[in-house]
Amino acid sequence: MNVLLVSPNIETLPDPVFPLGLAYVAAALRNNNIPYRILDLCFAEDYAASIQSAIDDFHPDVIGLSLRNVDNVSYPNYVTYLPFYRQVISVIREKSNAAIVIGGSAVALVPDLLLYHLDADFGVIGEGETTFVKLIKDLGEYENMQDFTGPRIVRDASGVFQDLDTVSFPERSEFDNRAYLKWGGMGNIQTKRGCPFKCVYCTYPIIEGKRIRMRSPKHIGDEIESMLQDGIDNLFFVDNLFNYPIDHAEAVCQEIITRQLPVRWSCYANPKFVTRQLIELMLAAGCTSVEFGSDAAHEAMLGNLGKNFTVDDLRNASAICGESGMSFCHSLLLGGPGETMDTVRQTVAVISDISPTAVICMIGIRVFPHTRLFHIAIEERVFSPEEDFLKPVFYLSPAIENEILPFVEEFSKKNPTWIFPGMNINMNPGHQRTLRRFGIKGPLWEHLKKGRFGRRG
Ligand code: B12
Repeated sequence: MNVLLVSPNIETLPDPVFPLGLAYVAAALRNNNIPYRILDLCFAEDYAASIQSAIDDFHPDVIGLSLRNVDNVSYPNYVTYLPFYRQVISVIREKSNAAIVIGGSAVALVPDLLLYHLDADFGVIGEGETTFVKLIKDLGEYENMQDFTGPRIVRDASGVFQDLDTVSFPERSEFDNRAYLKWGGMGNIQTKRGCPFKCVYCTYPIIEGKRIRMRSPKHIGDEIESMLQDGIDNLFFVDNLFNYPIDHAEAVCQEIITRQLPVRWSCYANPKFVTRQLIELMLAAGCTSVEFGSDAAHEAMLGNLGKNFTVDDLRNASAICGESGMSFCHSLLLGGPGETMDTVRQTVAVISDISPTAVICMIGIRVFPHTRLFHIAIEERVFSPEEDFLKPVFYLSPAIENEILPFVEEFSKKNPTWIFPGMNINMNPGHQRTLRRFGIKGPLWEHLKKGRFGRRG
């Protein structure tokens, strides 16, 4: 059974992102002696020609696509990736009878809808390492692939690893790591899976499960060493939260420090679990910046969004970063349940007062099924359960819907370190390319100095 693994993620904002999930799946195929090849479309000049030649050269029996993003969750100028995925699959169908299997976070969020919309044969929900290998072996027992009835969603509970140290490192060798480092500014690595927190809109527990499973610092240190050998010296810890549990984060930093690994990195963090000791350890371990998923800086709004921290926690974490010399950024979500222009103004005032290196501010919240926000939106009759969730569907508090966009237009003129991805404000792909061409690494918001990026994308 020849398996072609395809990454059709060609989004380059805020950066091209290395397809870590597919690299994990590749390692699982390698371990099981299943012949496979990688086709990463991120830097392909002609995606259709690349697909056609991969099929001609390798004659795959199964083609696995890693679907990371459904859309860019940005309002009002959203981008949806589904038309491109459909094109990719239609080029595959023209050339090949291979079974098409889709996996990745997008599939976990809208499995059936995506499976039918994309005309795939199988959708794998959750961790792909064991589930996909089992599916390939099952398919191998059918002489004619068409006899295996699809379309079908596959979710195998045993596919969820309890001990992540038993999972092989992602197989990165067949990807263009240098291109990701150059144009994306970093590689990526995962220290844990799962999220126990209860943010009302959040999809992370759906994608990774609610229970946290951690890798040992030794296992992580070994992987960083192997990445360094491949020249990947700048990375992003893709954990939903790097700094929870705090003792695990400290142990990972300590491992990097003890081994003297020359690596620079960045991560997501929760303000509640920030201590001076942790931030100092992170700096000593090469961390250049942290991004707080703060969402709001207003007590009632933090409660409405299901956050587990207070405005004081936000101030405290920011002060520690500021005093220690750690670049930090707050991501905000304006327009959740209960938001008014007063709560928006208070959030904006507090965050401005904290003076972070940058702010990434989304307006409206993309709603996915099975989140609490989905139920709130149904109760408030914002939309019906029959809504088409493949389309970018946003919750935007009715109390701000008329005023928020003009407010942002005005506010952003005087605040160049505030990025509004949904309005293409203070992010500029031209400058992004220039900075990367000059070898700037890490998240570009770290370098967002007044006026440096220009206003519009
Ligand atoms: C870290 C992260 C980022 C970082 C990435 C940094 C970096 N250099 O890596 C940054 C900040 C850059 C980022 C940006 C964006 N992100 Co983001 N990000 C994440 C996050 C937290 C982790 C992703 C990750 O690496 N996971 C670890 C890997 C190992 O897991 P995995 O990919 O899911 O793979 C496993 C399974 O899915 C499966 N699998 C994967 N592929 C395949 C293939 C087959 C065939 C099979 C069978 C199985 C399989 O097996 C894998 C191993 O177990 C996720 C949330 C989450 N928890 O998933 C959001 C997430 C992926 N991001 C999301 C989005 C929307 C974006 C942006 C569009 C946001 C924006 N407007 O800027 C951009 C897009 C960037 C791009 N170029 O694609 C969404 C995507 C879903 C959606 N709503 O459409 C997510 C799910 C968060 C959310 N809001 O729901 N992101």
